[in-house]
Amino acid sequence: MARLSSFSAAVSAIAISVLGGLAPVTTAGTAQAADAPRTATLVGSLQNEVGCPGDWAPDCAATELTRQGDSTAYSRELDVPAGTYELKLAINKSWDESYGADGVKGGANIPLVLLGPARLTFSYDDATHKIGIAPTGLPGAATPADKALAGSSLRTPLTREQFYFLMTDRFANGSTANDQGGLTGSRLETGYDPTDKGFFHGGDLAGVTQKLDYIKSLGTTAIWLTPTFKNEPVQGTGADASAGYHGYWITDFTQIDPHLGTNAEMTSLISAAHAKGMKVFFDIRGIQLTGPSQVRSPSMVGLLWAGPGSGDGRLSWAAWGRLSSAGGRPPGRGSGPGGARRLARAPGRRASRGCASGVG
Ligand SMILES: [Ca+2]
Ligand SMILES: [Ca+2]
Repeated sequence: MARLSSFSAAVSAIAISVLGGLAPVTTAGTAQAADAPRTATLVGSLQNEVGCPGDWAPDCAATELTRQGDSTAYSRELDVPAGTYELKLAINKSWDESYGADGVKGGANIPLVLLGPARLTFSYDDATHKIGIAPTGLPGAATPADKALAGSSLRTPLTREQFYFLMTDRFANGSTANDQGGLTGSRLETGYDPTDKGFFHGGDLAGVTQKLDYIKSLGTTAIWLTPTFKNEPVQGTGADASAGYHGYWITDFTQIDPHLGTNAEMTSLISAAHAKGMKVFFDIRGIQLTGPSQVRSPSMVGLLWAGPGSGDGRLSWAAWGRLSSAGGRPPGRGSGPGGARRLARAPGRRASRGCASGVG
């Protein structure tokens, strides 16, 4: 066929050349050539796998694409076995005009890697000269084996939560009585200075509780609090002085920071949030203890990982309260630096953020 096509083109060229100035004949011949339907054949190393006698054969009918009506679009479905292939597209069953990657004439071969057998639709557009490959015969619905492959989050029960992350000190001031955290003196003693972004601004748990309807209205199912345990109020001197409004300088893991409220207010917040269908999560920085925190509360760091219910890295607020009232010593565990060592050696745990939740 390729030879025939070339032969026809040669004859036409000769005819035009010979007949020269005979305009009507020349015009008719050109129009006929333009109207002749172009054929589009998939060529490549996959051809003998799908019924052709050999690969890279532009005249194989088994991989010739079907023109879609009078359009420039062509397509064909083929069952292709697993394998690594390369392909392109040939026009009119010849290598005289072929297209590869990005529709470039004579362009690069297009790679195709199939890990399993697949029914594919190969398409070609004679306007853009681009080649498309799409799976057609997708297997049925996902199987349990497929779902196992998809894997799951390490915290599966949490992946559907709509978290609202808030910094308690900067969210809402529910009570001005606690703004200075029960301390007296300048901001370097109390940590309170709402004119300085590095100091406490007055927000507290009471404010969060008052705004629960607003938080829920956002679609929230879980509130994520910045660390709320008692902090070193102020660290640094001079221009470097700043306060523990962020909660990361924990000195006592058994007590809510007085700037933010009381343990009872935390219990109230959790109860109120639960009543509205929201969970409460604590952000507890165990690994970022700084300065005095490391000296004062090493046993509580260990407690984060050693306490009951900590198998998944979480500890309920109720369990937390029982431990707190027991003097911060989990049963069978001593306090002291050993706790910190347990944290350092805990394998497979994310020490940077242990979440104790208010989930009952
Ligand atoms: Ca082959
Ligand atoms: Ca306040």
